Amino acid sequence: DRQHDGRGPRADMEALNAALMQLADSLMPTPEERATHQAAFEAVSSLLQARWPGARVHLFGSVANGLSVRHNNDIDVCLELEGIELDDTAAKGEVAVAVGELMEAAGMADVLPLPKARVPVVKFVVPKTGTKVDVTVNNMLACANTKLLADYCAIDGRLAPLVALVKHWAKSRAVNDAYRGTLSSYCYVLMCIHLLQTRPVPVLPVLQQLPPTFRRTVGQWTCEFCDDVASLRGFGATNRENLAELLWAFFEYWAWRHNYTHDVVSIRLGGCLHKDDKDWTRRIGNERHLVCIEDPFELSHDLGRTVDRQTRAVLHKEFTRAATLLRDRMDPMDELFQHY
Ligand code: 3AT
Ligand code: MG
Repeated sequence: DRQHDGRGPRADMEALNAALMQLADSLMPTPEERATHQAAFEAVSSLLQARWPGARVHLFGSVANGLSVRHNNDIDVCLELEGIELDDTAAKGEVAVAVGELMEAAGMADVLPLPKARVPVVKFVVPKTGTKVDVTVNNMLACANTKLLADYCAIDGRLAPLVALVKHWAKSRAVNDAYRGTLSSYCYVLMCIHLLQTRPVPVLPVLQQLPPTFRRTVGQWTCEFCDDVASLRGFGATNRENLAELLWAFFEYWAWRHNYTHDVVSIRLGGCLHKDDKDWTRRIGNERHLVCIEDPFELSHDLGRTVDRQTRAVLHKEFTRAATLLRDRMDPMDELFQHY
């Protein structure tokens, strides 16, 4: 299935770039949306702090790392309590239920606690603005990976628009749903960072390979990386590729260059590992390891584990479709983002 013949895009890349920049821009949240998210976070945060004095409350996920797209009315909130271990999902589930009762009493709508989920969570809606909130408990790995992603965003201004376009494409093409066997938004962000780290002239550094200035231990995992973004800003300046060229490179890589049989994408190392290195060579329970993307901190966690043979074929078909359109069409915009 490697039909790449070395040809590049036919489109006028300057014109395509202008169109993609405009689309990416239109996908960015408006100042009003940002203000609404912030207000929802503050309201939830003060309710939680009144009930659990001394607790810390964090905003994480795309709204916190600058990678949220417009009309995403979801915020991710983490309640950090002392004395609950990372893997004590029973205790986290109990807290999720208590948070649900608190939010119900405070007049939140559609309160739905999911204490038995892999990551226990309570979901609800702020009635006035319709903001959907997910509260998780001691989800400190997610807080750490949010900061890592935010720091990558701050280093090069091409990451955020590339992510916006890839997320928009994935939503349009119905390949952005981990529950249905495709890939989560978080996974697509890791794939974008990997691409920018591995350009012939890199756009992004590998923050986990530089002397660490940020260190946090979460259960058995050590989260450490260089977060001195001020000194790394401009790192990718010698790479002159524009958004159109990078989007083409993204799809070309996932259509024709990625080795699905052997490779594990790792932004921790800024390249690929071998599946043998991780013992991700066979199916274990529901984890198939057909498309392998290593979590930067929770190293046993493969973000592609939900992909099965059928959905891998769908994903590969979509990557190939996008790459082929970008290669062959004079004006690929409409078809590229066409609703599935
Ligand atoms: P959206 O803009 O909401 O689509 P997001 O980045 O906020 O994208 P989610 O709301 O699904 O993504 O998840 C919130 C954060 O939780 C993102 C990431 O920090 C963490 N996270 C999500 N899924 C995983 C996962 N499978 N493994 C580890 N961390 C995850
Ligand atoms: Mg989110």
